[in-house]
Amino acid sequence: MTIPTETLALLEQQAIELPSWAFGNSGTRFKVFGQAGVPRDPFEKISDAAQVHKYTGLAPSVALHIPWDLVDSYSDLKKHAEDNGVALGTVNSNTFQDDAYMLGSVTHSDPAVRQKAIDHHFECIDVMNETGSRDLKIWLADGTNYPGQDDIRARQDRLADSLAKIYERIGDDQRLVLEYKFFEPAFYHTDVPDWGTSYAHTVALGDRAFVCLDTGHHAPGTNIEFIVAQLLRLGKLGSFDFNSRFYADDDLIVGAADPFQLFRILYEVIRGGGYGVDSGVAFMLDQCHNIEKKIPGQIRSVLNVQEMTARALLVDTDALAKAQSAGDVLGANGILMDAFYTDVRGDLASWRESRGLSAEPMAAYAASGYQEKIEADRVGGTQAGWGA
Ligand code: PSV
Ligand code: MN
Repeated sequence: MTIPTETLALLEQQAIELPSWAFGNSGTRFKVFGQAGVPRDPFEKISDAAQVHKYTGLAPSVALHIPWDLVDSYSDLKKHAEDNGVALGTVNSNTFQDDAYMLGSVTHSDPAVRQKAIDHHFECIDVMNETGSRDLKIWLADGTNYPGQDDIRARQDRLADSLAKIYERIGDDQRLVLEYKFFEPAFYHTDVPDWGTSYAHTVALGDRAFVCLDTGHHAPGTNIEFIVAQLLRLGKLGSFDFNSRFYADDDLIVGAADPFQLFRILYEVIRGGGYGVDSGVAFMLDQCHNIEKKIPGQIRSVLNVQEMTARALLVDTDALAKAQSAGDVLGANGILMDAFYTDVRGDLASWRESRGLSAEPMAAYAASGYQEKIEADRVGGTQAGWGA
């Protein structure tokens, strides 16, 4: 075994939250490809998410997106999740698909539109109270397309005001997490474009407000692990939306485009105290599987995160600290790279078996017959999709 027992014990603490929307159809603005067996409702999405946990032991909760996951009874959905061995997690608001929000939601100049967006967040908090969710995650599509289109400064003031009203409504055990993104759908300016803006607003809100870092929401070349280190240092890193990007906000499988970046991010998470059950940092996926099958796509994703976490935990931190303080540039870099280049797959497979899981979750799922069953059973109805 390359992985020491203490490290394996730390891996026990890993929990990755799955996005309900990853199980629905998705695509690009050019085409959404329908796939056989895709869920028709939130209950079926939860059943599929539970398969990922069943084969990996890594994904005990599922994030909801409202209104995509609206149901008549959240206690029924919660019970369905529990019966399937998972829990309901973060509730994501959605103010990007209603005609009223074309020029903005919580930043809109019309107080009636702002109130509509605030009321939507109140509705999300009602859902959280029923599901027992801790986090309300807010990503805003608000922004402008042309210089001069609206008053950027006034929009910040309206944003602060609206967020304060939403924050006031969350319970003592709940948190507000504000996600940033530098562009899209707005292309000139975005109202929460970067971690600094999200940080400024969450500091103004209070102790239960945090920043959400979506790995796909940065300009090419951005040093994301630096942002991780800084937010942990400031006590404001609330959650991750993990995914991979080659070009824009591609929402591809985490670790697929740049496993080394994922390793560096996870190294800073561990270094900064963001890893472990009590850290308060939520590790979520925010992905869409446009051409691959959804459940295996999610299995591969959580395994990628586990693999890079194991490698990051292998960094010889004492030796690294010594090399760093001695100014040994290449030695320090070599210590980090040694951990990154360690192949942990065999060890993780044996460890999985020792916990009663399959050594090879991808193969075990493929052999289980679940995929064939949902493809045969789920005929008729309207398939869930990005936006339905
Ligand atoms: C926006 O691009 C985003 O990252 C937000 O988290 C949304 O809620 C999610 O994607 C929708 O897929
Ligand atoms: Mn996201």
